[in-house]
Amino acid sequence: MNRILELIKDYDIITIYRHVSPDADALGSQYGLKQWINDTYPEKKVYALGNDDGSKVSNFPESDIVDDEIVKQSLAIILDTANGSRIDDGRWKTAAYRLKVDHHIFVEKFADEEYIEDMAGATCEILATMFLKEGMTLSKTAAQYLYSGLIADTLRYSIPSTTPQTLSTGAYLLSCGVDVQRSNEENFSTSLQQFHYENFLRSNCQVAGGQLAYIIVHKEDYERFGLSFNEAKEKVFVFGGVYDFKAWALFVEKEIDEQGIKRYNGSLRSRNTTINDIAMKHHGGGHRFACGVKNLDDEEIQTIIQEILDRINEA
Ligand SMILES: [Mn+2]
Repeated sequence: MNRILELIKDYDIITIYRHVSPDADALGSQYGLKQWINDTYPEKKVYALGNDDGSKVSNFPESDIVDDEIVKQSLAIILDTANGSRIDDGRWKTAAYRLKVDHHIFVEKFADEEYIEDMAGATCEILATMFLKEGMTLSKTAAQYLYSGLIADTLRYSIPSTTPQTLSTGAYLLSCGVDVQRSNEENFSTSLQQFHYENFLRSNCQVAGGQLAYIIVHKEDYERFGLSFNEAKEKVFVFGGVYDFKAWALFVEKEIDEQGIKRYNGSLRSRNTTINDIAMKHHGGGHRFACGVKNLDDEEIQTIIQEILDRINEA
């Protein structure tokens, strides 16, 4: 039997964890696995933990509340998280045994056993492929959660992490009864306020050198649309898919620091120019073409814009 399934079989209490600022893969894998355990072993106690419910993904249940004593007796399964410090709910450390299942590039070992498949498109893909290979049929609810993370992390099967396996696994989930339209709407539909905010970003963006689209968004700009900082910063995708843009960036004011200086976080994207080394110089990092920067003042934003522009022009 698969080792993940073996461990689940061995424990009567299981606590499942995700990363902070959870996305649909973190939540989908967590609730998909919880549902599968409930369906398969109704006598086991299973808890999905996390204090941060994620502002943009609302189609998931609320986290469970559980005593410290219960956590200590449990098998902790940590999903979709590469670093120990990003696990939401620090009590995973106190669990009887710890298992990590993840698809990010390895950063550090924090669990007793780790199952990492860094070529998988999503943590949901790893779990669903495991169920597929075991010849299991999933309940519609479990399949729906897993499908959600699959299309979220592969951007609807459109990025290079999409493989024949991804599509086979997607087909398998559909055979278990997934409502494709509902999943798509829950993942990619937006509120009227967000729609207006997205239009504001498009209408007010600057295009440096005809190739780098960017905007600096102030607190009053996003509060006007009733959005939080976390919601406002998730929108860099609105500049994607434009032939003329080689790179694009969204800088959002987070706070005014003790010296009265505005501080911003930023999301940087490029079509095929390496920019993560630029992000690393400015309190950030991430993937080659998709990365983030933090705690910037206005001057540092201008430096970053110039560095990306220079990089585009070098190529
Ligand atoms: Mn993921």
